[in-house]
Amino acid sequence: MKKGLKASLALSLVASMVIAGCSTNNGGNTPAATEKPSTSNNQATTAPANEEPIEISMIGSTWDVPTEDNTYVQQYLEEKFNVKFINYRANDENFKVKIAGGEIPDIFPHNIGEADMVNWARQGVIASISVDEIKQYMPNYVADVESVDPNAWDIGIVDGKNYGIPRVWLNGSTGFIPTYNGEWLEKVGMSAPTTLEEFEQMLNKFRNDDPDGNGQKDTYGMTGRGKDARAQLFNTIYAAYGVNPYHFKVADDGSIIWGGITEEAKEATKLLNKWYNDGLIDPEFMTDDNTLIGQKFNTKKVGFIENNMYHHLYGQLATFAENGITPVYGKGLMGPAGKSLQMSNGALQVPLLLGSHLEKDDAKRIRILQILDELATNDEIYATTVFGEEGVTYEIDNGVPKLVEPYATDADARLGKGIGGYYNPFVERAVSTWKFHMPQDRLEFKEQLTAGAEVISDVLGPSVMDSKAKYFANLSALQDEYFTKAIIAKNEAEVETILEDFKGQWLKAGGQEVIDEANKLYQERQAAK
Ligand SMILES: [Ca+2]
Repeated sequence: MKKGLKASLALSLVASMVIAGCSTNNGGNTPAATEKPSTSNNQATTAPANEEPIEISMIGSTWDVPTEDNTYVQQYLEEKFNVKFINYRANDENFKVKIAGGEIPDIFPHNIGEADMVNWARQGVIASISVDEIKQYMPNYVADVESVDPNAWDIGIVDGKNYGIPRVWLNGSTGFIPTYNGEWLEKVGMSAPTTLEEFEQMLNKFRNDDPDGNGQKDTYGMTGRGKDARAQLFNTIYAAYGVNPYHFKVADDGSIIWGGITEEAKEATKLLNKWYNDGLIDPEFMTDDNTLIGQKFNTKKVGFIENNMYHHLYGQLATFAENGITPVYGKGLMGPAGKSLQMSNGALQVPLLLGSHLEKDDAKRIRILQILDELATNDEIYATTVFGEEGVTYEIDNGVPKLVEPYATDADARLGKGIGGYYNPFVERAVSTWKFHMPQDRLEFKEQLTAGAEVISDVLGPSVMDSKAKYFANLSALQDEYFTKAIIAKNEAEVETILEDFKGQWLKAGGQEVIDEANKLYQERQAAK
C-alpha cells in the first residue's frame, strides 16, 4: 500500500514536471517535454511543479506527532504542493530544549505560550513577517481571521514588529451563557431575566418561594466561582456594568485601565453586596469551583449558572435531561452599561510562528504562507489533513466527517496516517473550515445561544508584560481577598471603603507599573496597524 502510494507519487511528480516543462518556455532544458502537447488542466494553482520540491521542516503540533515518515497525509500534501516535509519531532517537554539547542523548524507548533513567543522574538529564533505580506499571500485566511476579531494581529506584535500568522480560537469569541433552571422559572412565573431588576426578582423567588417544592428554604438563585477562575465570578452582573474586574478595558478617555479599580466594578460589587446581605447569594460562593457549581445546579440547589460557554452546555445536555432540568438560556442583562453584554475569554491567541532563517528566504517564506492559506481554508485539503481519507479513516455523518474505527479511538492509528494537527496548525481556527466540526444540531444550538450577543473580553488578550511577570501573582491575590471582603461587607459604605483601599494598595504594589506598561503596549499595537 505504502509502496504503491510512493510509486504513484513519484510517477505523478515526473508527470507534472513533464507537463510543467512543456507549459513554461523557460530555457528548454527539458527537451523530452517539448515534444509533447500539454494535457494538464493545471489544477494545482499554487504548486510550481517545475521546480525542485522545497523542503519544509514542520511541526504543527507537539501533541499529534506521527512516529513514521511518509504517512498518508504527508504524501498527499507533498504531492499537492510539490514540497518535501522534514518531520520535526518534539513533545511539550523537549521542544524548548531543541530550540535552545539551535534546532529551529520552519513551521512551529500551534501550541506556543505568549512568553516563549516574546523571548524567541528577542532572541532571534522566530521570523518577523510583514503584515502586508501575510495579507497578500494568505488572503482567504486573513479575511477569515479578521472577521472573528479585527485585533487578531495584536498578540504577535513584539517591540513594534509582527512575529507570526495571527490565530484565533473560534469558541473564545462567544460569551458565557446565563443559564437558568427552566422548571424553577416556570414555578415562579418568570421567563429568563433580561435586566438586573428582573434578575434580582428571580434571585428573591428562587431563594424564598420554594422553587423545588420540598417545603424547605434550601435553595439559592446563584452561587459563584470564587475558588478558582475569578474572572468568571458573577461575570453576568459585572458585564451588566460593562466591566470585568479581572480584565483590562478601554476607559472613557481611551486609555487602558484595569477593571478591578474602576467605578463600574465598585458599583457592581455594591449590588452584589446588597444581594449577599439580603441572603440571595449562596454564602459558599467563596469556596465553590466549576465542579461544585455544576453539582449544585444539577442537584437543584441553585437555579442559575454562568460559568459555561455554548460548547460546554452542548456537552451537558444529556446530564441536564437525566436530572430533569430544562435549561433556559439567557442573554446579558441590561444595566448601567446600557446594552446586553456577556463576558468572553476572547478569541485572540498566540500566532503561528516561523523560524527566523525564513526572514532571508523570500521564496520559501512566501510558499509557506500560500500553503498555510490553503491548509486553513481549502475544504479538501483541510478535511484530508485533519480527518484523512473518506471511506477509509472517516465517513460523513450528520453532514460532517466522523472518524471510523480504529481511528476514532486509537491515537496511534491516527498518527500512522498523519491525521490531526501535525500538518495542519489551524484545526478549528478558521471560520470557513469550522463547518467540518459542526454537525447541524450543534450549529443550531450555537446559533440559539449566541446569535446577536455582544461580548466583552480583555482588551489586551494574552499579552506578555514585564510588570505582569513581576507583580501579577501578588496583585491577583490582593484582588481576590479584597473583592471577597467587599462582597460580604456589612453595607454599601463599607464596600466603598474596602474597594478604595484596594485601589490604593493595588496601584502601590505594582499596579501602576502594570497600567503604564499596558498603555504603552496598547499604543504600540495601535501604531503597528
Ligand atoms: Ca425548597
